[in-house]
This record gives sequence, C-alpha cells and structure tokens, in this order.
Amino acid sequence: MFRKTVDTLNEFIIERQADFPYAKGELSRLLTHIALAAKVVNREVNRAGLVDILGATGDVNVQGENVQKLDDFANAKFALALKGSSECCGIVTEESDEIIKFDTDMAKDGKYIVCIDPLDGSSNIDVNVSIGTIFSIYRRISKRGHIAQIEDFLQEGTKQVAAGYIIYGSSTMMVYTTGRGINGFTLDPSIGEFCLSHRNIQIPLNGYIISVNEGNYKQFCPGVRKYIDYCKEIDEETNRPYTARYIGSLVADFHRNLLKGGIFMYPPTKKHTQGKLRIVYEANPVAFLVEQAGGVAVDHDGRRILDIKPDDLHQRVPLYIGSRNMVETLLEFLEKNEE
Ligand code: P6P
Repeated sequence: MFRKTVDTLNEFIIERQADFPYAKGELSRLLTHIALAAKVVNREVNRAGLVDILGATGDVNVQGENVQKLDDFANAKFALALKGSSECCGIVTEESDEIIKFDTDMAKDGKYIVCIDPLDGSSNIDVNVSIGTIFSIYRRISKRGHIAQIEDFLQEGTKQVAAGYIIYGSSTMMVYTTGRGINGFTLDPSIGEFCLSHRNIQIPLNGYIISVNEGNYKQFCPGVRKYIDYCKEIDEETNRPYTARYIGSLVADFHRNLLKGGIFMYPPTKKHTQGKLRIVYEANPVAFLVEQAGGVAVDHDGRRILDIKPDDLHQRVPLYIGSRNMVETLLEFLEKNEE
C-alpha cells in the first residue's frame, strides 16, 4: 500500500480545514497565498548578496527605521499575494503608516484582514543573519463588500483566527497556528514545497536560555536587572547560569526558544519606554503561537499580551515571552522590586 511519505503544507491546510465545519476554504486559501509569497521572498533573501537588493533604500519608515531594499521587496510581494487571494480586504504592515485598503470588488468582499511585518530583523539582512516574516489574521469587523476600516485592525489578540511566521535561516520554515496547536513546515527547495517537519510543537515548561539585549542593562528597571543577575548565578540544582542567546531578530530568537525552551525579553528602555516591539504585527502573533505551544506572553505589568486592546496600528509593548516557569519567575522579580 502506498504510504504517503510527506505532508505538504497545502495538504495539511486542506486536511485541517475539516476541523472547521463551516469553513468554506477562505482561510485555507489565504494561508496558501501567504506561503506562496514566502517562497518568492525566500528566493530573493537567499540570493540577496548576488543581486542589487542589499542595503537601504534611503527611505525611513513610520518607525523611524531605515527601510532596507529587501524590506520593500518583501512588503510588495506579501501585499500583492494577500490582495490577489481575494480573501483579504486589507492589511497593516510595518512599512506603511496607514492601513492598506484593497479596492477590487473581490478583495472588498474578503472576510479577513492581515497584520504583517514583512521582513523582521532587517538590520541583520546585510550580515547574513536569520530574518523573518510575522503575520496575524483576523475576521474583519466592518461590513463585507465595503473597504476595510481601522477598527478591523485594532482588535485584541484573542480575536486572531490564525498567526505564524516564516524564518529565513539555515533552512526556511513556516510555523503557524489556527488555534488548534502549532506546526512547523520546512521548505524543500528540490520540490518547492513546505513539508511538515515539526508536528504539534510544545515549548518546554522550563528553559535555560535567556534572550535580552544586555546593552540596555543599565536602562532596565531593578526587577529586570535582578532577574538577569539571577540567571547568571551558579546553581547546579536549577541549571544556572542559563545560556545567553540574542540574535536581534525576534523571529529567530523566538523560534529557538520555542523549540528548546527559554525566555525572550524586550523591557522598557529610555529610548523605547513602551518596549520596541509592536503589538499588532509582532507581539500578538508570537503570543498566540506561544500560548498554543503551552507558553506565556505578558507585558511589563504582567498583563496577557492577547488581552490588550491596541489603540494605534503601530503601538509598542514591553514583551516577556517563552517557557511558563521562566516568565512566572521573572514576574516574581518584577513584583518584588516594583518601583
Ligand atoms: P534591539 C528587529 O529590528 C526587531 O524589531 C526585532 O526583530 C528584534 O527582536 C529587536 O528589534 C531587536 O532590537 O534594540 O535589541 O536591536
């Protein structure tokens, strides 16, 4: 009997569609279009050093960051794929101040909106360090058949119907959830397909990796500093000192901690008093994923990231995310050393 040896992403999406009895395939089609755009971006990322796509465009985005050529390329490819899916009526992207409303009749009838960071970690592009795409999918609130409205994009993270990321690293992987667990697919370039490689990912309850930019150590509050010091103490019983790993690409740091266990922290600093990461297209998608994997994601007050109602498209939030026991220990340090 022929035994299917590989689950491609498309097969997996279709199989899982059965989990949603009322689904007519719109979400499946949307996810398939995201995967297609990811393959196109992956090709360009992998040859970035060979074509004139490295370096900055000379523009500055809404974040005040220099836009890299590959940022622009990725942004354009994902926007095109999402508009072409006819399931998405609009997007918010790190690269645009305002929401992008799709105005074709098919797109205006789209049931979903997408929040996306097309290429996160772009400061790492020119030095060949892993980068990623982060996406989050919601049902629209505004009426179908009309253009998307701002309230479609300012929903709590608990309203996400799907979220995921693509990591362009030693291999290219797409990791996503639709609320029934989290699965990882590795791109097999020889067949041009994402193939199931990490089924039902669960993050270890305990981890021994701490990810934080210690260049900001003196700007952190006492509780964060004391927790970092705690992680460095020598204590064989609790496997300390922990290992410090910080790549400077959220997707790469998050992906490693998801598989091995660990905590990623972006606390408030003098420059980023509300943290650096954006709720809508960075914190919410990884928070949905980590909770689906059995982990925790909170802000500096210990609030669940997914419960926060964003007021602004590019609103930032302090982020503590990863293995449950590590985040809970950090919160104890924050509480004990409240300013
Ligand atoms: P810092 C990349 O620019 C990014 O938005 C995230 O991917 C990453 O985790 C963070 O910023 C790194 O910020 O201030 O430590 O360089």
